[in-house]
Amino acid sequence: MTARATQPRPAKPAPRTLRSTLTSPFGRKVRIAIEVLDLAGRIEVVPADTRDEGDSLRAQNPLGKMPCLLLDDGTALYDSRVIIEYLDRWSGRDALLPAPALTRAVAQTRAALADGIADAALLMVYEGRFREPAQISQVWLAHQRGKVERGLAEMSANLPDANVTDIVSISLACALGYLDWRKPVEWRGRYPALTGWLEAFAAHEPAFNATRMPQEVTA
Ligand SMILES: N[C@@H](CCC(=O)N[C@@H](CS)C(=O)NCC(=O)O)C(=O)O
Repeated sequence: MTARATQPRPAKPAPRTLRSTLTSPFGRKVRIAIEVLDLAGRIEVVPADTRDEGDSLRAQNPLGKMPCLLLDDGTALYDSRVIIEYLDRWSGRDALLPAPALTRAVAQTRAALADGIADAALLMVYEGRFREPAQISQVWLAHQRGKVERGLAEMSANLPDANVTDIVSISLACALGYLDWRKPVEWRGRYPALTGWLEAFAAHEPAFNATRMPQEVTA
């Protein structure tokens, strides 16, 4: 045994606080992971206001984006994919991402596609929120809609297993949940395979329904 191997391992900083509203699709991904990994009692969800200059979120994540996970040693982790990977490892479960390098990278790529659908949908919503009606660009909206639709078509053609909760199914379910909530694109009629998939995933994974977006708050 080498001297290196006998040295004590540093304690792993524990996750303490999740900065996110209950309406963020990316925050919802992390909240589902927290449930699945049995970490709910350990992590407090503290809402953030991304438009408030005085919100400490901007000191925690200079991008001013949520979710942001705060560890007990002061470390701030973002974005949602980084947070979920950390929680998966920290919990000792290693349940949400496969271990082999290529399988893991492919799963992360599928998750990135699902997140990209949510990103584009969010930008469509922000177009209406941040611009005066006369400034809204139909060209920009169509550009983002194309990303959503190509992403949905690809996911529809290669559905993840609805009976498995992992980084891909969590990310896809949260993207579809956001589309259902904000409706920047009508998807249910056009992608029936995805409609069936979401129904099956919601039946398989109770944390999906448990983290539904409250109707009254804004994302
Ligand atoms: N890639 C990021 C996306 C996070 C994101 O866009 N969050 C939105 C809320 S759903 C946000 O904080 N928006 C505020 C802003 O862009 O200023 C992740 O996966 O966490």
